[in-house]
Amino acid sequence: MKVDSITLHRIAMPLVRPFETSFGRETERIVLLVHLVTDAAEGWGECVAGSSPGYSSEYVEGCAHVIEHHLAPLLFDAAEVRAEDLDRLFAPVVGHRMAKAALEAAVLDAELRASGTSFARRLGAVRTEVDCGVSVGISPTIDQLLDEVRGYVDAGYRRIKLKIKPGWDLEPVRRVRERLGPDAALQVDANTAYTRGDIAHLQHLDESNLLLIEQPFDEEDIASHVLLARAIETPVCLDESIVSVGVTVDAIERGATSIVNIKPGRVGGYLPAVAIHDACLARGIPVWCGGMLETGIGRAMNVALAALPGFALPGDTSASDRYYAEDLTEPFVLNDGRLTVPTGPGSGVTVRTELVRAWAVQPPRLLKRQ
Ligand code: OSB
Ligand code: MG
Repeated sequence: MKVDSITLHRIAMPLVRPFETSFGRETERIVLLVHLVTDAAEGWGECVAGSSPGYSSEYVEGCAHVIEHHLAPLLFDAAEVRAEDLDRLFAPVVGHRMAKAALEAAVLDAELRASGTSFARRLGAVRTEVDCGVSVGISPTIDQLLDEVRGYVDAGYRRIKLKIKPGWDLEPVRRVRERLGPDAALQVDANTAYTRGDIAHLQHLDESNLLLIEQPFDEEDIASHVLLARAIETPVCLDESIVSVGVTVDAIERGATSIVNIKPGRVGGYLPAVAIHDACLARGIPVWCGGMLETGIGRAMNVALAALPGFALPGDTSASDRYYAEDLTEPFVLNDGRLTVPTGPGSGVTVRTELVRAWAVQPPRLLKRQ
């Protein structure tokens, strides 16, 4: 395939309710989209970076810059572009995995549309539908949290994940556990809000019988996660720290993580995500698919990934209406707590380009092969 043009779109999508984590509160998502035109087919990719560098060092304008000035020229100069070669093609650019992942998704989408193959088939999916969980933000009050959780349980979600931070942890978690009953699947996510001095405090989470605790400490601090894993019954699961196969294997071997959250955007794309999945599967480490408030584009691809054999726990692959009143593609609708894996060529969903135009916050940026 030859890449003829890349168009960068920035759009704003209002959230159906504010989403608060230990690193901030969002009421809308600014999304960077990549539209690729090749000599074979067109493809769309979504960048998971936020509008500011609060969750990761990458953010929308940084990704747009590195794509325009550093990654797109590599694609335009390549005689032949194939998704499986992108790792090597993009190697001159250090890091910037979210930017690379957005392009990788668009290249995969175009390639698979050209060959009439689905993402699910290309990635190695073994299921036609996937179990879904939901990530629940920090609430103004515990009562509001209980109401929100009740709504998700009624909608059929198979697992609840609560965002926690110092001052919003043991008590809300205990109250939700009490409300859900002892058997419901419940887990927590701290998004790096704690330090190793909090280990004795976090040990009390064991009383709530959680599936896992996600990323309590800094992303570069594997050692503190090892200490916590030794001190707590609740399995420790890394999210932010997991950026490559190397880091994943190291964290597993050191005992820092016994379950892994895989986010394609964070690890540089779907093919790197599959490689991490394979490394975990080979070591008996269950994985699950994280989410970054994706539109239908990224959601479709995540659902395909979550259908691989090692994805043993429900993912943050929620229905479209968890975040958006209207999605950018046909909506993903929960059916008995599951989403159906798309089977059409590429992502299997169709981007509603009229909405891309209507929701634009900047004019599209067209980059062309010289
Ligand atoms: O840590 O999983 C996280 C959203 C933004 C940044 C980080 C995280 C999240 C979520 C949302 O938890 C998951 C979803 O997309 O539903
Ligand atoms: Mg997380």
